Amino acid sequence: MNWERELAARADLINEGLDRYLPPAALYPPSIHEAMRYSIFAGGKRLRGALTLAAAEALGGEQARILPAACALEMLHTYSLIHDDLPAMDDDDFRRGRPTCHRVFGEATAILAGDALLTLAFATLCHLKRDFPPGLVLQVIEEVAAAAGTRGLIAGQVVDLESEGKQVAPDLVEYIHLHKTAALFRVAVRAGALLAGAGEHALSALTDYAVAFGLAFQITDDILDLTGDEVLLGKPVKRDLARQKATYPALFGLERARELAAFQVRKALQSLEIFGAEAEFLREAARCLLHRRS
Ligand code: GRG
Repeated sequence: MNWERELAARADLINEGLDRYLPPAALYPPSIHEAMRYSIFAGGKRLRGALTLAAAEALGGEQARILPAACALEMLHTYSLIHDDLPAMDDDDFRRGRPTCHRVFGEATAILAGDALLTLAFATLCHLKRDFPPGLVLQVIEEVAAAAGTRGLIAGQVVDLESEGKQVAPDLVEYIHLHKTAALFRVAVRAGALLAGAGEHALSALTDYAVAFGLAFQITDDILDLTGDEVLLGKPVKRDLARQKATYPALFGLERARELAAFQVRKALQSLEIFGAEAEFLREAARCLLHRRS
């Protein structure tokens, strides 16, 4: 499989969906809609949305009907990046190869653009009611809300910020990675699987896949912060080092961090053993993590 081409095809679909679901830039008051569009269309691999589509495909689900969920996950992801970059958080100037939202539109508008993408994500999930039973749509909304909240993303971010500059234990680093990063991959995959009618066994296998994928993704992200190329990454490197972030390379060194990423990739692949060729995109996504450059 040419995974890059397959990812690009799914990203195109997601980008078309995002363009439809986001208010036009000119809608009054334009500054907020321009800021939302600036950040969401700044690039981005669309990995989470692609995994939503791919999890559904692995179970015979149709891309078009799942698209609102894939787009909602990407809105939520971009909101988290805009807020993560704010001066009060990681205070970053570049993201996706461009100046960050707050650098271009000011801090207040960036906060509001993040808030607006978060709320729009839930409004977009509600479009699923056209094609799916209300109980199933509610389950997806409930899971996305939980993943975004203080048992998911926000918990990870709080512990991440509170751990800066401190000596942290390996299980706390894993806690941060599981909540800050893996929670969103987990719900992206589960949303696709649930909407495609996954049974208990398949759902559990795909959930295990997504958690291992999320951990491997964050470990490789931490490695790229030390070894990556700023142009390819679209943001400066060695920022984690400067902020004394709790990362796997900081804790175990680069070599061991690479082994741990490879271990999580193997776990992700093992979780997919019950599937056939229909899960190949998911398998290749995990394999690609070990040589990702962006
Ligand atoms: C709730 C105030 C508030 C903020 C939320 C949770 C959170 C802030 C931020 C977490 C954001 C973060 C940096 C998570 C780490 C995951 C990560 C490495 C994201 C980058 O993902 P890519 O590489 O990005 O998939 P693209 O640009 O390709 O979409």
